[in-house]
Amino acid sequence: MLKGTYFCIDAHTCGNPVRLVTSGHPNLIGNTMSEKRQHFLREYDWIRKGLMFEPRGHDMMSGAFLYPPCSDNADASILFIETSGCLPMCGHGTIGTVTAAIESGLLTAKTPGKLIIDVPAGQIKIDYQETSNKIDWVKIYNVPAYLAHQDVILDIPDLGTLKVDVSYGGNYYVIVDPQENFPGLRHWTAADILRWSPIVRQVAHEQLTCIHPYDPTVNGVTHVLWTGETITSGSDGANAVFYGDKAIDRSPCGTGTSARLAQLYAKGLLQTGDEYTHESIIGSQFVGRIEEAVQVGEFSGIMPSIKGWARITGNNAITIDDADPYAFGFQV
Ligand code: PYC
Repeated sequence: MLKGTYFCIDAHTCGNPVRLVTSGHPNLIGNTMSEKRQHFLREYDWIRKGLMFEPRGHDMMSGAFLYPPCSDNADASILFIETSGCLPMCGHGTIGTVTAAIESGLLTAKTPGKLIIDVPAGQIKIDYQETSNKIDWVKIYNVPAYLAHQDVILDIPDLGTLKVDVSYGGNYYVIVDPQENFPGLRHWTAADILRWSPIVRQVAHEQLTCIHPYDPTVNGVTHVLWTGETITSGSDGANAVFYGDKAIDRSPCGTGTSARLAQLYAKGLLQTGDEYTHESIIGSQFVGRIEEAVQVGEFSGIMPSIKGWARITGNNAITIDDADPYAFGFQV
């Protein structure tokens, strides 16, 4: 009856969980991580549900499997898993995975301090700094980001209209800046964000088309990024990212920061070479940077980087036993 026991290294990146699964990797078919992600979603999604949802996980739970590289030049591949599904790219997940995998000896870089990793959204490059077997920081050179829709008016029942942008940074984000019907994230409670985000996402999804120019399997608005006042010294901006059904990212969100950089670049508020320190709902920080300008299909986009840190919190052996009625989790 047992479906399996999964060994995991649990970590967090700037406050948001990363569960690196170190055993029980399903054999995924495909030449790219995008194809392997599709295979996992078709046949093995029960593993994600068992490891991410309550009672083994929780609303914010997020994790990854490390796989051998798909490309000749890469060191490894990552499959991201979380409560919302398998993201094409996850910044906090990458920082946590790289930190946990190197510190535990599961991953050795061909060139110390540098990695190339295949992810479903493409290929990313990594710089990291290690001191006495601990990773001090991880910097991701992310997939290209671009502003997909600008100044869109969404009519949100019981809230009123919101003027939003939709930007891609590895996932598609509705970005809501402070305005008449949204006073800014520090003036809303977490309950407000959890109440309005799924509605905003649904209205945006119905109104707007988001399909990645190079990979149509990457499509649809999945995240909502609310901005507002900062609380930590040195921050240039603050955000709260909603994902899944009930999650607010505790980290500043790597793909969200990339999307934010692309939005600010497209609006002429940031230039190539600019850094932008982005803080999360709890005040933890990533440093984003616009590395260079690039074309993404018909869009003028950017190559963003994101730098942050992670810490291991423990080790887990998690059993998914299908005799358990909650083997594959539940949500309330
Ligand atoms: O860091 O990219 C990220 C992320 C996506 C969802 C939660 N965190």
